[in-house]
Amino acid sequence: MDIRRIACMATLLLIPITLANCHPATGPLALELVADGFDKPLYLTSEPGDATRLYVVEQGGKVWIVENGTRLATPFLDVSGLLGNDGGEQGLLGFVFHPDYAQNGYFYINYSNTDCQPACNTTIARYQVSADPNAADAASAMEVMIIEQPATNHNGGMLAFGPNDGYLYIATGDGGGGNDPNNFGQRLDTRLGKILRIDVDTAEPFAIPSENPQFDPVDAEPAIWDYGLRNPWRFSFDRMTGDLWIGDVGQGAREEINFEPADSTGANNYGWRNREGLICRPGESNCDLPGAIDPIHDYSQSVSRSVTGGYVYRGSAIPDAQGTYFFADYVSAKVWSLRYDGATVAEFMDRSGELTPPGLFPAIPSFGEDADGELYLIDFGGAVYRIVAAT
Ligand SMILES: [Ca+2]
Ligand SMILES: [Ca+2]
Repeated sequence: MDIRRIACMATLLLIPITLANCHPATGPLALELVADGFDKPLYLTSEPGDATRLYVVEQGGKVWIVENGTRLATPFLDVSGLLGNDGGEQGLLGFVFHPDYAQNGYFYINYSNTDCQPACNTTIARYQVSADPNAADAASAMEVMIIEQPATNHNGGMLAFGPNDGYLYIATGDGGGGNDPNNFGQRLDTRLGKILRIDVDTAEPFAIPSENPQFDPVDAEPAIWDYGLRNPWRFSFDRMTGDLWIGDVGQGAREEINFEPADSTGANNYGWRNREGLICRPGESNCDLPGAIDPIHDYSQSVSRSVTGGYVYRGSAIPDAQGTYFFADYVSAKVWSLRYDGATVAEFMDRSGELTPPGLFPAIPSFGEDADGELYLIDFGGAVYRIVAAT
């Protein structure tokens, strides 16, 4: 038993009022190889309710099923022919199952299409599984949304369904270039620099939820949920609470983690391009934005260079990690964890010694979460790992 745990137990005995903040520190963790040999894997998920089948998403457009530790011979989905670009920050970037996948067979993807002047635009599309549960029906594709891209970088990519409202959330970047030259992050007449929220169940291709934020400008984009984001490449919902955690990649100074409580009504301004992390964006003089929300955690690019947002652990295999948020850095492959109670960050820990993949190309593009709430780490060099308690 380590010193933190002893101190915590002593505190619990003496001062019960601190109980909420006195969680035993998570013990040592380790990585367990799940499968290897993927080509630029950048995401992992599972069907709702079935953690025995993992789906590994490759940037080049293929999605592979790993069943009980073995990769199936043919991909579940192959959209490589639909990609106008599969390098840099473009390609197949996001994948999510509909919460009712077992009934309707729908899933959604986010990719860079072949309309590439000046940069390949983003397509959000719906697909359906075929009669074979191991193969998607390529002919089922339905375009949900196009997002025009002024530059190849900062495309966002994450797709997730809100656990409380059932709406589809879509992360977009500011469109790219450097320092958001068109101020898309703060502008409300564009889908860029946002987290969007749409209803994919009551109309095709989608409807705007009636309780989405109402903005003053008449030309405001109605799908906007949050704005002021630079490149929220990976965000996640805490499956237990519904809180939203956003990793927003910084420009040249700060990387940041943003927290949005489950009872938020949207229209949250996360500050970009005026603010970068907890500071004024270098070169920006107007960073006193009324109502802008600062991250709960930021770090300097002298530490690492591109944050990879992760997940709050809600699995059962590592009981003392319950409620702990894990995140990483794509460039440095550092991994950290922290806890947040809505007011204070606690138990910030550098997990790099335990959880940095041992590969030769250790970039970490993403975490994954399965139907049981267990977490995975993706090595862009080709491997996927499960996070486990060290034995
Ligand atoms: Ca872009
Ligand atoms: Ca921010």
